[in-house]
Amino acid sequence: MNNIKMSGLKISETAEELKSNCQIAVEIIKKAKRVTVTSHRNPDGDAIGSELGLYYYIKNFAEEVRIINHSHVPYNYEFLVGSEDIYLYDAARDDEYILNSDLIIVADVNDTYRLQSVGEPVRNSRAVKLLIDHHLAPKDFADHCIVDCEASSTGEIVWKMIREDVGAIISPEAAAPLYAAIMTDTGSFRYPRTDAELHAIVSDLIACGADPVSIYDNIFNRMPVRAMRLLGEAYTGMELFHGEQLCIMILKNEHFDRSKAERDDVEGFVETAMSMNGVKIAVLLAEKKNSDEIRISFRSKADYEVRDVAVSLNGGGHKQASGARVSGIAIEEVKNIVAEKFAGRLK
Ligand SMILES: [Mn+2]
Repeated sequence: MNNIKMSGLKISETAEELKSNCQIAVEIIKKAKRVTVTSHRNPDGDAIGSELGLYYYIKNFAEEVRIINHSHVPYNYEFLVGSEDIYLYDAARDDEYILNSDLIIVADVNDTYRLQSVGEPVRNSRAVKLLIDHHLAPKDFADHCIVDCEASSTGEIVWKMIREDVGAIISPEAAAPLYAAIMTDTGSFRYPRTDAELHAIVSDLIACGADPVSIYDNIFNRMPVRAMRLLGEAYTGMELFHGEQLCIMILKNEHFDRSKAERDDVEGFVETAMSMNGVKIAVLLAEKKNSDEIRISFRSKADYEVRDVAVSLNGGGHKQASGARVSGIAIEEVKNIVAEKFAGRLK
């Protein structure tokens, strides 16, 4: 691959740069024989969907391609064809494969730390590393990047990359996960990045065989009863601050116990608070089982940033969707700290 111009860490600032970085990535992929694709722990729809979209594309060229993740596939993405081929990382089985890959694609995460257990073999591998992502402030570990911080989703970037390969066919099996990636990361086409260009992209994916009705139904109409009961607990105890523009929900161990819910069941809770009249920022605090750690999720409407507050608590993420974890502070105290941090920015 030495004849390909590598960019190193470079955010695509313009459409032209993005296009050229996509073209270089296509060249890199077409030369690779043994490819590893990976993403962050607790993968979401964009992570799994982007990985599978890449998987089907790369299968056209490489001798072997494996998706290897730290965490299992969430149950509501198991309907995606190919998700059963995703490897749950096992050092004894997978290290040799990762170390001897000639290309590693890291998708929807910009830091090898968030790959968790997969991070170490990825860092140790001499493979060419390609980063495809839309998060802010990427770490400098990749040989080539397609990083567009303005993109709605990594799935959107993967689609753009594949479409730079004239003649590439997107099969229904590949269209469905890419559609799922974009749909989930745009809040089902509600978030600010949802524009005419994005709808043109999903139009192409639907034409290629993605079925919007069944994809939505499989992903979102799957809430376990225990999760709905837990959401009820979160609403019952929620508090509103700063003229009812900030909503903070708290989930303690007792709430999880009472509803028999799991920690993963809180996925999507914080977004629902944003549908309340006047709420600009929503926060969910959840206690972790057998630990003093508290997981904090932040969401905000356009014009309100939450990432800086997440960063001030050693977390990170997007401007309007971010998270942090704090330890050793009682949950009620964390609530007061968070409420205080947003004072002044909400009138
Ligand atoms: Mn994403």
